[in-house]
Amino acid sequence: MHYLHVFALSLSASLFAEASLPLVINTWPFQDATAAAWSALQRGESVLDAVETGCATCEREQCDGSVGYGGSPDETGETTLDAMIMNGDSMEVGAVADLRRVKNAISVARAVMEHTTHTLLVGEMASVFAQNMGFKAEDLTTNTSKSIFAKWLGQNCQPNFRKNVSPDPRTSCGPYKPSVEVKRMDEQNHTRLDVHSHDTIGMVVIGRNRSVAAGTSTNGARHKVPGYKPILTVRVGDSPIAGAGSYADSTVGGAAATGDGDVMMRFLPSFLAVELMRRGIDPASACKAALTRIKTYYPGFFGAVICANIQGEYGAACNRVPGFSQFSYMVSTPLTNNPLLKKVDCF
Ligand code: SD4
Repeated sequence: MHYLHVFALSLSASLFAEASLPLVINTWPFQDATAAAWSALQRGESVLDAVETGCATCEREQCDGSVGYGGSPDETGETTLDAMIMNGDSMEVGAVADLRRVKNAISVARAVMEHTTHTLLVGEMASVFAQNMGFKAEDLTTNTSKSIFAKWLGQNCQPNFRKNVSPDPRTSCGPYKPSVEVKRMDEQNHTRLDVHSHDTIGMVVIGRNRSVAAGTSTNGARHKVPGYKPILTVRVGDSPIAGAGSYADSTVGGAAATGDGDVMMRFLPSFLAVELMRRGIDPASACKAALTRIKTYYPGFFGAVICANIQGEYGAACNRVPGFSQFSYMVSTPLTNNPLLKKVDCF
């Protein structure tokens, strides 16, 4: 009797998986990205192709101004891009951070994976690599990014990511020096990313054969801290870091994160969510548990995670903070037939 019961359960799970795969899930209501990834799957392309196509759609459309060129200028006014892609069959990862002058970051990340044995290329090295691989070099600045930058300068460089420097970064522009008397600013009350100063496309695609791929693409945190010429570097967030921005494992599923990368990357929430699903925890609860870990230390952090397993189940979670009580994400499966907007209440 017991064995029959177990058999019936596993049969119904595999029938559910059959009916609900393939699956595309991505952060935020970036519907065109979902549709593009879904179409790629319908054309018989791989899950990696679908992730690349979906994220590239957002890069072209400059989703919310926070993916792709012309958004989130750093302290010098320049837009730089972070992206990663992960193959859950082989556990290969390709990533770029602080990519300059090249718009199609997710495809450069894929080129890192497919044309080098490295995982992450950063800054000028990433841009030169991209150009050598045939990507077009162009200015990522737009009138929009110029005006965001001008407005920031006009309001004494607020918001600002510096701390323990003088002059006081909460009221003054730089250049900054370390404070002689270091007063630890409370990170909770210091400027953090919020729903208006962030966004990332994070996407997980699971094929009918249960192959999993995941990826992210972002222009990072608005007004992030750069280096200065001749050393061109900039703050790198969670998005291009495997296990932080996203993670894929074809024996389990995938996850992707969005939000305050500086805080979130300290906890590898995408990796943790996949590991929790590996232990049999459902996707929504795995997402929630990954965020709960962060919340213990940073109750006021802004962030959300999407999760999906190879049974075709999915879910999401977000941390409730003022101005962020609900998180929107997109899903496409044979059951939804079209990209479907889903919302989850933050906890
Ligand atoms: C980062 N997590 O660079 C990224 C940006 C973001 O929603 O806002 N994601 O911190």
